[in-house]
Amino acid sequence: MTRTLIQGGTVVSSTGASLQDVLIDGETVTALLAPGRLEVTAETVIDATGKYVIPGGIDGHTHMEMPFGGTQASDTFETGTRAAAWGGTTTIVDFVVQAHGQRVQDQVATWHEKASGNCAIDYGFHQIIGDVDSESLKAMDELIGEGITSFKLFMAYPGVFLSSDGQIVQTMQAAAQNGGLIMMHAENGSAIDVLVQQALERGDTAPYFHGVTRPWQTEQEATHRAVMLADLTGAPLYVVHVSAKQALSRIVEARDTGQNVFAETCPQYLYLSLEEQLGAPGFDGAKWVCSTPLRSREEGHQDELWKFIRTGDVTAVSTDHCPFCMKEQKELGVGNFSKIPNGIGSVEHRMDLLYQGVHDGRISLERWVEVCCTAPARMFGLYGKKGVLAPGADADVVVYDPLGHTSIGMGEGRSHHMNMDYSAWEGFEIDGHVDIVLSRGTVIKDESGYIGRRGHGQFVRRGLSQNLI
Ligand code: DUC
Ligand code: ZN
Ligand code: ZN
Ligand code: ZN
Repeated sequence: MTRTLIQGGTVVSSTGASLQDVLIDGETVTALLAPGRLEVTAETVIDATGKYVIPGGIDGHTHMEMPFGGTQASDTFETGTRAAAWGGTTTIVDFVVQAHGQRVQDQVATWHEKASGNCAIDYGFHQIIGDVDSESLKAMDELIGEGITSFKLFMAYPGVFLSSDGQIVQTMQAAAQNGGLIMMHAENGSAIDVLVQQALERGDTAPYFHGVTRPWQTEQEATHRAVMLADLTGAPLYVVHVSAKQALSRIVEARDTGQNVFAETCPQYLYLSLEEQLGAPGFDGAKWVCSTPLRSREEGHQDELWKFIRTGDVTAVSTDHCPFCMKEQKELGVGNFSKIPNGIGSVEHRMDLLYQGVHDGRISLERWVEVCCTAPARMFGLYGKKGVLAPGADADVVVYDPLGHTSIGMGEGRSHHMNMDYSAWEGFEIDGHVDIVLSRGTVIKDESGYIGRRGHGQFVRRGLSQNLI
């Protein structure tokens, strides 16, 4: 068994930071001790002096090769997980998609085929339930035994994914029984469809109108409804990609009553804004078309999201990684914003973008590790094996250089390894750098770049959420 020793670094967990050496035997962390106290010989010694040593990032929300909007997300499991590795993410949880008319178990088999043997890092699955009926409700029970323990519903996208309130109640009742976690895309899809039609009739067809026709009221209303239906049924609820401060405040209120409700946000909602999208030349605003949409900086949504990351009411930061190229994909929406495939690619940059929040004094080092690594592990039943550096945990480790620098984008010397023909983050400069990444004890990225292997990543059977109040 290969032994690796990571020496001299500052180990950062969600609760503190201290100088410690980390010993890895094979794929597993076996010891952490004060510097120099580990009297062992190791085949590989990594000098982490002056660096942070943290658990590998867990991105709990990705859509690799997802069929969507008349096309397919441009990262495959191979390219997307490789890009994740570059950025210090060592586990993704991707969504198996069941749309109307499809069978859940067929879709699970399809997703296993897509991912198996192709991933650079470990991966798990959530299940999208897009067609609630007795068969899909029964499949939920089976999936829990197969390590797929969370179920996403949509209040948006009528005709494709949208569930009625009655269907939501049925699915939540099933989750309350079987211990599963309900994940909710909370936007009022029927209201949005009317606003979209009216905008198009007015001739408001530019990308910016995507956001204008999905105003915060549609997010807050759906969030409120989801919270109430979760309360009614007793199901735990994780609201994905929260971008509106009003929706978040509804979640905070529910949490204050002791309800099992959790908020996820994404880097795009922390850094990008509707005003910037409006100011983009020509069709460029399409680069940032995603749902929920970017929100107004003037209205202060971004600052509120950062604030609630600090307080703990935003539980996790994931990416909703759903990349599309401009050419032939985003371009489907020239002259009609509603035809622009929704999504932004960020799986490579989440750890860096959130570290920048530490550098800028918005969040602590510990909160960085919490929202990017530890909380997603607990939320999605991975904790112990993932999300923590402790004896017995998988040796998924990132050595992060706080004095390093990362230039994001497609230009020379910039970082971008996702399968896209543009970067939604072009020009972003990060005061930090992912130096070394280990996945189950194997170095998959070092200073020379990605040195991992397709197929190294394994499917992870997840347990039930370990994060409930
Ligand atoms: N939102 C996105 O931006 N992309 C994929 C699906 C979604 O809900
Ligand atoms: Zn969604
Ligand atoms: Zn998503
Ligand atoms: Zn470096």
